[in-house]
Amino acid sequence: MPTISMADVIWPQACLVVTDVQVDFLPGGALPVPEGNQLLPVVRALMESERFGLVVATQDWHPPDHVSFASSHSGRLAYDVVDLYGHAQVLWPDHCVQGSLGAQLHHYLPWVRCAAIIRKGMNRAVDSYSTFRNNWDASGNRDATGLADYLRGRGVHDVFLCGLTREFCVKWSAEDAAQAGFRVWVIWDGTRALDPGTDQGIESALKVKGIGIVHSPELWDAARAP
Ligand code: VGL
Ligand code: ZN
Repeated sequence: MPTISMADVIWPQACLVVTDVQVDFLPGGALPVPEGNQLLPVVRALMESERFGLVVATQDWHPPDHVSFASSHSGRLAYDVVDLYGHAQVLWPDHCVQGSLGAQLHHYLPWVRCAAIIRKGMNRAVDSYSTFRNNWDASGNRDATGLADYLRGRGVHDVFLCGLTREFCVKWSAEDAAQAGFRVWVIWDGTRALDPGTDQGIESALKVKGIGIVHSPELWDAARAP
């Protein structure tokens, strides 16, 4: 895979995708990401900058009996891994239940900047880590969320991802965005992992697929370049 360069980014055609920065994924929430709140100032600065031609967000938005909840499987505990339609499924504590406080987008961020907010994980029988496609359903399909078509319709070329969680939503979204033909970047300091022990594996898995890993100060440097 060729290494991609930020010098090639046409910023008006670049989209910032802010994934799942919700109360339940932050410290004090139902499925808290350690140090999750440390990404808030970084993501806020990215959203407030005039850097990106487009800013969109996603929101994990589950019905109360969602299949990814341990509480939906008798005898199972949170973080157990089960087989679901032939694929490993982590069972989570109940989180991001539609309409609940925990499902709210965190108030510290300027959501007013978003052109669209895509909700995912709404089908009770299917999980959805990626913002582009659901996880596998009973027929083995991964249905589109519509985000790829939306971004194509807006002329987007580069997708910059930040938000939660690094090893699920952000990683799966990055891989699907690359497969959908976008040039893809993960803004590393704008993400945090549920399990930081996965970081090295995630980083190399992304790089192998030609996905760029950047740190937010590099974006400000790129902004100053002639
Ligand atoms: C996510 C776990 C459960 C995510 C969503 O968006 O990363 N992780 N549901
Ligand atoms: Zn979820």
